[in-house]
Amino acid sequence: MTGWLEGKTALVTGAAQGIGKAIAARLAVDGATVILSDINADGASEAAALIGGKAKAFAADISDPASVKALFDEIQTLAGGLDILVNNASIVPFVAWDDVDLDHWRRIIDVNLTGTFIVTRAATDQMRAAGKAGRVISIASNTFFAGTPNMAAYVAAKGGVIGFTRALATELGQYGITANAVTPGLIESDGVKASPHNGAFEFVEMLQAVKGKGQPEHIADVVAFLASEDARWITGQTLNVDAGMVRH
Ligand code: NAD
Ligand code: 4PL
Repeated sequence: MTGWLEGKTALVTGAAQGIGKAIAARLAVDGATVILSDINADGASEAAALIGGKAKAFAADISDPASVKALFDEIQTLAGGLDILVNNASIVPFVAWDDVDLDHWRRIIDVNLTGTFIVTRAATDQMRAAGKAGRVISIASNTFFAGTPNMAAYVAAKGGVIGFTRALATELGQYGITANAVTPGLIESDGVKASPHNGAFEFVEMLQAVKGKGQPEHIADVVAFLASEDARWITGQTLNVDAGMVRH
């Protein structure tokens, strides 16, 4: 069904490329006014221009509270509030265990977990102030179930996002806000294509029940469902979207 997000405003973080860009494009097709934020200002602007229509770009670093505050001030002015938050921005590292030091650990937790908190705090406060029922959809990863190598800090952060989602659902249900997580398997995003993860597709496909290379649109379509009215009775859940690579 198309048009089910007409009149809604959605923020997608990390939307300059990859999965976030595909999510922004899909929510726009469904009729939402989409705000694409990214630390990469030019990339966000290019992605918003490509989507066209009501799409808007803003530069913001999710790990920087001042930057996130400026973003939400803009959203308030532009749209008078937010209906849908998609926490997508993250760093996707490929770091061997012997190179996982405290600096790396802190950086990954700071962006991927604490950044998700910073944005969610601001977004849900804004939804509640406007009396809006809302949706929070956070992109975690099936690496939390698989314990995927070369990503120890990332796997820990994604587990944190899933735990946070469960608690958030309990806290915000009374305001009509649902909170869910999506756990993609390996997806051929811009970031993955340019990283050593690109060499893992053959192995991952061997583990998948349904064969093929994961694409950003496979995730965007599921996020659109969770953002829709049809998903109103789903909260606190983690929806695994990986062609059956892992079962949980
Ligand atoms: P990507 O690297 O292609 O894109 C990520 C985007 O996030 C980039 O545009 C980047 O600039 C932005 N970003 C990074 N740090 C930021 C910050 N501090 N503030 C704002 N923006 C920031 O990544 P992707 O593969 O499209 O991944 C998107 C999401 O999906 C991430 O949460 C990732 O962990 C998750 N995921 C990806 C895969 C995969 O295989 N690609 C699998 C499971 C989960
Ligand atoms: C299965 O989230 O889910 C590689 C890189 N392989 O980031 C991921 C799998 C990666 C994944 C991920």
